[in-house]
Amino acid sequence: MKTGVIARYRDFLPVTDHTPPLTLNEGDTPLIRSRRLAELLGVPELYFKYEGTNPTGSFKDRGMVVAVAKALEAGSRAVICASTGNTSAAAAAYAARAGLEAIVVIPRGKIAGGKLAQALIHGARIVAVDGSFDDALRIVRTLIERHPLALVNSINPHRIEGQATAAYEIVDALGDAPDVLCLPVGNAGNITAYWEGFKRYHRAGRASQRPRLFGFQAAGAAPIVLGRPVERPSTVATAIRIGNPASWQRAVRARDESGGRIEAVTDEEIVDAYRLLASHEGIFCELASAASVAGLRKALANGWLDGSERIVCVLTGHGLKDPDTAIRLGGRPEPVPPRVEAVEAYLGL
Ligand code: AN7
Repeated sequence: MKTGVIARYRDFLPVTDHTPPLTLNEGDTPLIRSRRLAELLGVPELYFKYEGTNPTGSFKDRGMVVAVAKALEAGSRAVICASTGNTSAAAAAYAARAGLEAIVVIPRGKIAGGKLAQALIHGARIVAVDGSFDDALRIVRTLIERHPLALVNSINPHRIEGQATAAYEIVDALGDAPDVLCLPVGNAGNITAYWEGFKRYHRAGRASQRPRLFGFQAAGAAPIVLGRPVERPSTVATAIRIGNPASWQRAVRARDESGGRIEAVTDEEIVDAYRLLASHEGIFCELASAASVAGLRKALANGWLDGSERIVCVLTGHGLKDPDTAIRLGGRPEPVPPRVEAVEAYLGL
């Protein structure tokens, strides 16, 4: 079995004989058939593409491995990105693997602890700006014009091509493209990548159809839904706290070409879906990831989907990225004296 997306999907990636065979064994993530949630929602065929099992715990690894390999091939010494957390974790890890320097620019206080821990321990140089992700990306766009730094945000086309491998895996696992794909939308790189991937696989004869793409933004950070940038985006799902997505137009195109929708889900709906996935399916994903399932519920409730479709929800990142949120929502356990009777009394046994 070939390991890593570059080896596995070489024919569909911009790699040459000179591209270094970089990998942390990313990709090949599980497509988990839903049981209890499918029953609850009344959808017979629902799957979760669980991207939390990637080496750094999110889908970003798929694109980062290609972007960093291409940066190495081009002779770059350092990579740079702006990030709400996961991109910086992936950039830091793959740069470490490749022996490159990584610079990550993040919105101060607005990224989950696990993601910050990853960037720190992999040795990235971290710049925490007192501003939003959109400020960070604006700064990074200027820096790459002034300095010899390789940009590894999803504006870099190699990122998109790498992330398209998730679409290939879904088709390879199901034997065809699903009818519907639901996913969260932040900077809008992933919805762009999935659409490119499904189109390319369809053209190559690997799938008989292309899915409708249903993208979901957080209600407090929903520029594509509103049709204008959001100056001060706000949501509990910090990964998608983005007010002016870089791939805005391409996301709109993916929506329209696929016959899908881009809609907003509230923080409350996101938290409900996050809890449901953990309590009813045993899947611990990020808050932002749960926007796909929150969105699916909304789509069913509003009749945008009738439930007879073959549906895949993308769960973009691992819940352990942000244990603080889970503990806050779950309620910290109370102390109990170390005696059998006390434990029995506590449990009501
Ligand atoms: C878990 O890490 O933008 O629409 O800087 O971490 O492709 O941006 C993360 C985005 C969904 C949205 N789910 O994907 C970053 C960053 C998770 C994420 C998204 C992100 P895009």
